[in-house]
Amino acid sequence: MRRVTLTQFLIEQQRAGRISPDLRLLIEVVARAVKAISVNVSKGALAGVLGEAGTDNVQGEAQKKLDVIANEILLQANEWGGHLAAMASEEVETVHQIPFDYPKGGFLLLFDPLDGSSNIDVNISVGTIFSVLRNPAGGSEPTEANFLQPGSEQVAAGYAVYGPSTQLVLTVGNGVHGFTLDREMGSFVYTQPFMTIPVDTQEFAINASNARFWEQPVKRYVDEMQAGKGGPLGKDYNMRWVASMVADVHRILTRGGIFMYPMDEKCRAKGGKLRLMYEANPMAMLVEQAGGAASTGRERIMDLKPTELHQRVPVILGSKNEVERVVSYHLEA
Ligand code: P6P
Repeated sequence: MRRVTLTQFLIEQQRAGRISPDLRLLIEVVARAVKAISVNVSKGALAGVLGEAGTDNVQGEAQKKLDVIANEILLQANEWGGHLAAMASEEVETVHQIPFDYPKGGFLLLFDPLDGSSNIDVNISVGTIFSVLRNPAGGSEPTEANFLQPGSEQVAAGYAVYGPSTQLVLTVGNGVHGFTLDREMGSFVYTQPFMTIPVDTQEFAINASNARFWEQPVKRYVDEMQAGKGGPLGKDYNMRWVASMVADVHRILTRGGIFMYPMDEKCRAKGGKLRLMYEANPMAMLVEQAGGAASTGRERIMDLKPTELHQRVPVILGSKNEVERVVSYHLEA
């Protein structure tokens, strides 16, 4: 059977009027950068890219060498194409402007270049997450304020998961589509059209070591799932926690489930654990496009009006009926 590639998929989205030529170019450039990141990640110890970089990022977290490499790959790949007005990265404190000698385009690109990097040195899947917004700033240099748009304004979102295979999962607002990297050909093959999340599930993902810090609605929900068939939810649940959001969300997009990094006493002072602009928002767009739901527990994530580029939020996303149950428990509290 003739294989459809990402390039053909994007041409067809453009032909259908769903994306502009510049957005198609943007996504193709990000996909090329992801291939380069995948090559570095898969070399691991053979390329001396494991371990700490000896620097901290804006979050005050020790950077892994691959965090820095992935960030550089994405910044350099996207500077010269003329499709972007500016970029923002988890690894960079301020807005990354397009060098003056390159033309600017109409989009803003935000990314977490290597999410889950604490898993790199133990050879567990990590990923890249990206989000695309329109640039409201016209010809002037975009400011941080120009990036602070609700997730509902995203025109595209996606991630790459560097697992047993490298996969790119993408939405441009017309469903969620999965592509698998053919390393011999160097192309992304269209392997999962219209990924959807079942509205019900029997699998949850949460870092259970934080149980003593959880708010009552989350405690109630997890207790009820752990009560199994004999409990109020009437079914047995399984649990998974990769500690790479991309890997956990990919599993949910593939077979359903609920992912929670809720507000708790440990992360309350920071507003949550996960970042809104380049983790929660792009994952929320993907999950909603796949028929799921994404909430802070109290509000729809994509309705939030951001106040800071690196702000954090609680995240509860996945199978719609399960997320709605957790939200109802918050309302009852
Ligand atoms: P914990 C990875 O550092 C990350 O940002 C997400 O990818 C992941 O879901 C979460 O943090 C893991 O957090 O507290 O379990 O290490």
